[in-house]
Amino acid sequence: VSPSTAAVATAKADKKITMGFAQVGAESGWRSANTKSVQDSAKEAGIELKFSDAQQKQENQIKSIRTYIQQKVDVIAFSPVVESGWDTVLKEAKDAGIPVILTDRAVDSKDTSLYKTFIGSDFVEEGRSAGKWVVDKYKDAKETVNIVELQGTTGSAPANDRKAGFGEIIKSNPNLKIIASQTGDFTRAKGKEVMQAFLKANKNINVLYAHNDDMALGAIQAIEEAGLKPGKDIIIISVDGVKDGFVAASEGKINFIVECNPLLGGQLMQAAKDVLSGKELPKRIVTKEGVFTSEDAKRELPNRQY
Ligand code: GYE
Repeated sequence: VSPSTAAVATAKADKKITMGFAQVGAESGWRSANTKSVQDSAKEAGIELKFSDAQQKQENQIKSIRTYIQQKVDVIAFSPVVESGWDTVLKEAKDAGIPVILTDRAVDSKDTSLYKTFIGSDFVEEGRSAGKWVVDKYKDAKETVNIVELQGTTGSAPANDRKAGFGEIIKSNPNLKIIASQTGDFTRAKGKEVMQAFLKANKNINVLYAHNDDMALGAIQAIEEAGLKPGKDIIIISVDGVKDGFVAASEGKINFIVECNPLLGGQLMQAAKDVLSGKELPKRIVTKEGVFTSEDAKRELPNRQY
């Protein structure tokens, strides 16, 4: 960095930073915790936040990003609803000289210069963790284990990756069969609706793998209404680890939760400051998370923040 660029960078970092943040929506407990984390962290960091909610629609997100470009914000951050179709708008931001930071969900753009960094979880690894628990639980099973899968939003990174990671691991045991797999759009309402359809179409479901807690919670209602016991008649695995998921797990209704951390705000604000002061960031910042059985959930419940 030449001295003049450094000087410009410092001047930029000293003035109040404005960030345009294009959120996915308000589809889940995870998302509410994530939104709160971004808003609280912006305040703490003294960053002015412009916030928009895309209601799970890519076209809404693209519109807000274009608005942020017109408003000449200092930095744009967003959590892309789906993985594909971002190159044009990201190029517009780049041409306007506005750095972009991805949080939570990734894009599949080949040109990685279109964004500065991606802060978020490793969703493939989360799917693998879910798969490993199932493989271990049924290691002695002599008969077919019928699994149904509630996928997240179609085309989203967490849905694609959690499916892939899980599938990769369970194929080691041919007895483990996914007999139905459909999207529940990461919401409780859809999770319930799709689970009702699964229960109607399949008499013998052994396992439910839900890509998030909210869909699992919706499915639990459907299972109970069908006169079955969640966690016993149907074994349930989900991802996220939000409070309601932990409550269900501590009651034995969810058997295993793979954690996905929504508290990305702090890292995001730091990354924004770093980018604007001319620091080179790693292209990928991975968040840390754990896994929890019903027993762990009972113990951990009082410590959960979201
Ligand atoms: O798992 C789900 C939310 O992108 C990791 O989105 C996030 C996912 C999260 O709706 O609950």
